[in-house]
Amino acid sequence: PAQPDLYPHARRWRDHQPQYGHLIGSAWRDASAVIGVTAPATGRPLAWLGRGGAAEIDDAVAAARAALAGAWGRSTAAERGRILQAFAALVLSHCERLAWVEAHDTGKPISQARADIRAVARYFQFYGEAADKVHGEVIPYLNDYNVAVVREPLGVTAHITPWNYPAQMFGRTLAPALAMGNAAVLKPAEEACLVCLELGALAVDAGFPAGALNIVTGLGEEAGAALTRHPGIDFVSFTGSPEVGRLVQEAAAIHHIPVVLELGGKSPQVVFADADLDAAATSVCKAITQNAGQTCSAGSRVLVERSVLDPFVGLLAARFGALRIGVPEEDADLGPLINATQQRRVLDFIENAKRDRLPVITQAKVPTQHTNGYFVPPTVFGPVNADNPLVCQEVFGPVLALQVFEGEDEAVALANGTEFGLVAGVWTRDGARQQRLARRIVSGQVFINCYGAGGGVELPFGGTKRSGHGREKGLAALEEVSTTKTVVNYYG
Ligand code: TXE
Repeated sequence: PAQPDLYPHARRWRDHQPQYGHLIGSAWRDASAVIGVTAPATGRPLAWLGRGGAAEIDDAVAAARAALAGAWGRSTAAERGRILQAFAALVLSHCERLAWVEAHDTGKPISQARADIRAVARYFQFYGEAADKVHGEVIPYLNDYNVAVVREPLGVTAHITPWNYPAQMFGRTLAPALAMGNAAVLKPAEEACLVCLELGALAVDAGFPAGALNIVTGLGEEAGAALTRHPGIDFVSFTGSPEVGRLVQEAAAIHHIPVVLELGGKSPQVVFADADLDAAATSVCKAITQNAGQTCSAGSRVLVERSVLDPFVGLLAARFGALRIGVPEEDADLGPLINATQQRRVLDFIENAKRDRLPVITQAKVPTQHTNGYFVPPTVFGPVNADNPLVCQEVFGPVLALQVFEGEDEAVALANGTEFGLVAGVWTRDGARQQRLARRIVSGQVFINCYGAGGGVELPFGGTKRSGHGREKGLAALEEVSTTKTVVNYYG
């Protein structure tokens, strides 16, 4: 049975599991229909979410609009910054509880869940501090004119988030929007979002006025589609699959509103012969097994220079052989996938590759006591050709494709050889080559002799090509959720 202390904002309990409502205008709305959620580590029922639809979305957008016309719309940047920072402090004071909510809901190791909750606080701290430092410009123009360019919020912002990092996505997408003075409606993923509801309750306690932040849970094709098509929204931020990303952009086009799309990747790590192979192998293993490979920026391909193929493969196999796989309480290196559908999808990739006689470099073993959870054995295939599904398609699991290259040109061609362009890693000691590769690789972020580098709230993040467009994180995110107004004043 679920531990009641973890879920103080459940509206009621059904079959010993917490049942949540929707957060609309700072008040809880009971769910009129529900969706069951299972715990990925055990496959057992965990909670009930509201199955919201067009009616709840209508009310949430109206509450956000009312907030803009009321206290929230009148707040100064400094006041908003203080509320964001108060919320960050409150999140930290509930860190342990929220981390367990997140760990049970997603199946991730508890240390990762703790890091995710700290990241939420960091997002609200960073953007809370930035809120009153967004300045406009004064432009020299004709005589007797004063021209000011001021930055303004967009209005009601819609946020559709995935299940891989429910907490982190809450911080990443909402903090900049709220810092700029928008009023937000969040539709988190139906597979895992309990932490978003508990965070929403803390946001009310932290002092966000009614309607500044609203949360409606539900299915993508119901609540999600209703939100993206709603005429009352002024912006959509979406993180998820390329297929749904297209639907979101089409819906946004109906009302000509801006979108930020983050649609995943097939990110390469390029390892040259002169690299620190030990460090590279450790990073390559972590970048595809963290969160069981369910990370948009997962390093799902490793490109290795032929002359060091054998030693590098040896190092990689040792890393994968030492991986610990387990349930959140065991705090292993990785846990299960999110649900049976994703487990089947990833196992299909592995089984198809084996059927095609793709060489298995190494495969870790799932401990036998964990057969009820949605576990998948971390697996490295290689060498893999550039047209193989393991190179072209996002697997979203702990499956690494190894490609071999000779020389810089081939490395660049392979690195750029997919439809995606989110993140890349380059491992070499040659300084000039580091610079050349950073310029030639087409992606939103390039890491040199590191990968991921601690999450980095300060660092703009987002894709090129099929990975999407627009930027999250850093000060760049504030530009996406605001617009400029040019005020021309003739005083002659
Ligand atoms: O994503 P969906 P799924 C990729 C990853 C994964 C695959 C499928 O490869 O294997 O997508 O995952 C909402 N209108 N990524 O099916 O469906 C949905 O409710 C509006 C990469 O879970 O795109 C959820 O809140 N919204 C990715 C969100 O969209 C809709 C993270 C994402 O769900 C909707 C997740 C609709 N018609 C998956 N349909 C990344 N970039 O990290 C669904 N949604």
